[in-house]
Amino acid sequence: MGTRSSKSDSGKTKAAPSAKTDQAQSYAEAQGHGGETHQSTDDLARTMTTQQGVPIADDQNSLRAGERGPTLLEDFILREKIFHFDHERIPERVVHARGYGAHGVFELTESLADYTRADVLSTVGQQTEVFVRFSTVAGNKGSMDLARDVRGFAVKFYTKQGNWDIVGNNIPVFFIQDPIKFPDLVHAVKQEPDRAFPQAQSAHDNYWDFASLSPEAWHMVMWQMSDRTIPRSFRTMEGFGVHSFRLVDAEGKSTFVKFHWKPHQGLQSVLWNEAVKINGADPDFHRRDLWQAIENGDFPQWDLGVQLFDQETADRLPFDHLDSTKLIPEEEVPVRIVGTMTLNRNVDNFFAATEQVAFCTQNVVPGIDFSDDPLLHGRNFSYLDTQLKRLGGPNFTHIPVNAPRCPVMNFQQDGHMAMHNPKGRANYEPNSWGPDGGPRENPTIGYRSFPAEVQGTKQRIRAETFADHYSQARQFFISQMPIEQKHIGDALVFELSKVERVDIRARAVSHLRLIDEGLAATVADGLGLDLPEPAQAAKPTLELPPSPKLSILGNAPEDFKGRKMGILLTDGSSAELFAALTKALDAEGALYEVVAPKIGGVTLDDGTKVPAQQKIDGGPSVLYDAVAVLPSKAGVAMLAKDATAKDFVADAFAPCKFIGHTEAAATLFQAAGVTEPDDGFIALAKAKDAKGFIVQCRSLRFWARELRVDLDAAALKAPA
Ligand code: HDE
Repeated sequence: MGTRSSKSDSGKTKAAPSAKTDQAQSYAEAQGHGGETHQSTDDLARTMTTQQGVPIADDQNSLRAGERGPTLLEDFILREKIFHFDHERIPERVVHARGYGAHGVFELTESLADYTRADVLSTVGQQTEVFVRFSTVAGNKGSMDLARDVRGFAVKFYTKQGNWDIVGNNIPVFFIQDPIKFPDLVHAVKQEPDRAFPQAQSAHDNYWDFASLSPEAWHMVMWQMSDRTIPRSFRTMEGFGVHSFRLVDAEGKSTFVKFHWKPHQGLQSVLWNEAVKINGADPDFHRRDLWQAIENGDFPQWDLGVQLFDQETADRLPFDHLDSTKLIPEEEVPVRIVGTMTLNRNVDNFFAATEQVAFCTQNVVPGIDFSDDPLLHGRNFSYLDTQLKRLGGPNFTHIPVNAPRCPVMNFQQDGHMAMHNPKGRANYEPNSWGPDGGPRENPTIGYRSFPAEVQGTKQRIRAETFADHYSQARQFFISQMPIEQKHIGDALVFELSKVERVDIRARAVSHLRLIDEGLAATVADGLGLDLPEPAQAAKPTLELPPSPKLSILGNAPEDFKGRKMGILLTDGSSAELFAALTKALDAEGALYEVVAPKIGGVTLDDGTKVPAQQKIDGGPSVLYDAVAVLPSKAGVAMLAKDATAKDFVADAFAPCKFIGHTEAAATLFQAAGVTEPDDGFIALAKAKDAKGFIVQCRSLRFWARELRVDLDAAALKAPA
């Protein structure tokens, strides 16, 4: 950087010019050895300029007095460039800092015109542009993707009636009932303030201290400790608007609604042991996955579903639908699918779109309104503040990703970075400037709030109807398959084992006793803790029926489409088998990567050269949904000595992945300590075995194995 040497077109480094080189000579030099950075002087269209548009002759050297003398203050080119660089960052989001976005389209398939005057939900077949941002909550912007964390699932619809945002999560409930607790929740889960760690983790004293002192959190804690918080992909998550909203029709009739996103890709998560390793191998695992799927044209899709219910139904529920720590089981109020969202375009520029996108629960359109959920009201208040802080002024709606696609007309003006400045004399209304007087309000099509009747005493109080904290936590737990219940126990033991204070561990377990005695006993045992007394409950736990829709495994995909296989090859691997396997994967719509000892690839037994996508050290098996271990006899002898090759096998084995293999692979399995292959191992003796292997892979995991590879499995009565 600070040297005057530069690369020539031929790639050779030229020596710095001699001491007597003057400025003019230095420019001439630069033209000569500029390589890619310098164009011919007549290439005006590509001429680099300052922000003021002044052409730049030398972008390699700052202006100085003499060859080794001081840099001159008058160098406006240097000053401007460094100034701009110094201000490249905007404050990261205080929560949901790490995220990834994509553009797409929403198509309505069933009209809700009987319930709402929202155009976006009325015209079947109409396509509405959307922007989606997925995120983790607790980690900072540079944190890893596979943190155990809730995922944000925020969708902006650019409708004809203005922007509508569903700012949701991948979990249908929340930790708290009142917004006044939000800063405490977020402080508790983020890094502890004195030491600034742990990053992107709830496994620490402050979080569990807060959670164990907050009975209302325990329904969400059960979701948080489930595999929902370690999704395989953004593509395999559900989304939820969480709160009840209202749909309001043209006559002013209101219907309550909860919004759901259901992935066409099916639900899928990874295991914790795997997540930890993915974070090391590819901290960008989720963003890379989404990016690649869209680049490959394998556009992820979600159905938009609505649960519609009236006040009468709400009154019948054994809890208050205005309480964000509760959900309405789908078995109680079915989800009606009304449209499909397709993400079909990656962003051109991450900062411009994903970083600058500004969601807000208050962005609703005529026909969509709020319920009295207190948490929703707190959010409605919060998001504009955040945008002002992050985006620096009130004109963030002028940024393309935030700008409505319909006309915007009002008398708001000026402010930082105002891009759309109204013309004409009138900047107020009422005015008497006639047609030149600017926009006017329109009572017919304009937004009207639902005229809910409101009365009451001003007080700080939590409604009695919000007092049951454990019934739905239990319902969630008993709705899980046994292997999923085991994972919840594992996660609790893991997290609480990171908590230093024994009294906090015990207080956490005291809540579990009100949710499921078996789970409480398992966790206490896993912690080496005497079972504490149950926590004091404001209301007894009701025995609600299981809700199968709450299970991930019960709602898993039926094919291997969009999943990725790692194929481990060496020189001399069978060309016939490789061809058959990749053909079967292509037919399934699945992806694969060749993993090999060298990135240059391998030469198969018929002399074909196959490039690798990953050198074995860079392509650990945790990055794949299933693996095929296809070394040649000669190749496997070498792999059996290689630690990363052994890890490749062991790390596919432990998280119960399907492993396709040649006979020769047995040597590597032995070396990796995988000595008793089970039914999750599929022998690929001949090319025709490939198809059957892919059919097996559709189950995604061979769960029965988990009983063999996990000490904590003793707690599990029967495999799923
Ligand atoms: Fe948020 N939340 N939140 N939140 N939230 C933010 O706004 C807030 C809550 C959610 O990809 C912030 O633009 C309060 C629930 C998502 O850009 C901030 C409360 C749910 C995103 C904020 C909540 C969410 C945010 C920070 C309690 C699920 C990321 C950056 C009353 C339904 C959106 C920003 C994106 C972001 C406040 C609770 C979802 C600070 C006060 C419940 C997906 O305004």
